[in-house]
Amino acid sequence: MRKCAMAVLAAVLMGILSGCAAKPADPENRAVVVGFSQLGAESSWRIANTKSVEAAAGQYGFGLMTENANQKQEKQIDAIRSFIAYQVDVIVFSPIVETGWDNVLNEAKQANIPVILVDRMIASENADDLYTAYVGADFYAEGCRAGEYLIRKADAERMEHVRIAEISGTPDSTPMRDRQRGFLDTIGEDGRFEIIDSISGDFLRSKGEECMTFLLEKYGRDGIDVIYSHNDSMTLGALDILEKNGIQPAKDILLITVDGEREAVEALKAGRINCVVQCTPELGDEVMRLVQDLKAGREIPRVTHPKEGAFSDLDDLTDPAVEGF
Ligand code: GZL
Repeated sequence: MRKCAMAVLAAVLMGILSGCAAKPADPENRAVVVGFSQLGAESSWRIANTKSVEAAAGQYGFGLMTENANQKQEKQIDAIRSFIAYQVDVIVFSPIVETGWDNVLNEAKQANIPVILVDRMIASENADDLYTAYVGADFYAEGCRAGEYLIRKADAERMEHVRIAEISGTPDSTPMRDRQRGFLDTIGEDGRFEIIDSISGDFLRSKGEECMTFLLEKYGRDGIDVIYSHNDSMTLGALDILEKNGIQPAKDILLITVDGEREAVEALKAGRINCVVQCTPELGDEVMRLVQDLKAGREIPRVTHPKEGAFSDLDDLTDPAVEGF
């Protein structure tokens, strides 16, 4: 089936409804249809990311077909196959895990449809042939920032033996693997630090609560010094459990988190979290700029990382730059 007329109509409506794009959409863009496979709606980060991609498509005037997989890889594979059937111009997708994409991405390649990865990577010996560009964070650097904060904090507080429990993200996902690797590579040589446990909360707030409950039952309130959590949703769940148990978060047990959503940054300012490593969900504009360049036949960069940093209780939190998304 040729491109879906409804999708093009949606673009027109999106362009109008998005309050008239910051930039006048190129009239030719109306004929461009993008298929967007989003992995789910598991966190505030993910919801903000979806909004960013959809708003940017509207501003550029592209037709957009969004399929939300609700955390199921097989639904993403089905979505990509439907985009191929519609003969979209570009496929944009955020792979929930790194492996298992070769067949469907080869089908996209056979159909001459370029694939732009947003937010997460794929792992395959043929990866170089399976996608055109990646727009998203350097998760390894985020893990390093978390480790660098902990070293600074241990120095400042003269901590001698630091027992760390990690609440990790979705297994086999790029942010989980690289946030873990960057953190371990940064603190690994320092004999003060001991990783006592690592359990997955799957980036979900409810599982963050379950993980924190499990860790307190297993190690006791005096058996843990630091929680390193791979996203704010899990951290906020853990924080609720700590406070329900009369434990002062950020004081009795230090909390290091990643994402930078508003609720987490407010908790940092309120002294309930110690460090927030930024991971911006605002990737849509960069993705759609690459789509436009691709359609214009221009070269595009293989990897684009957004600028990110970290905020902590060792910094000036009155700085206006300290804000969440
Ligand atoms: C990171 C993104 C992660 C966020 C989580 O770029 O893939 O997935 O850290 C989200 O909040 O669920």
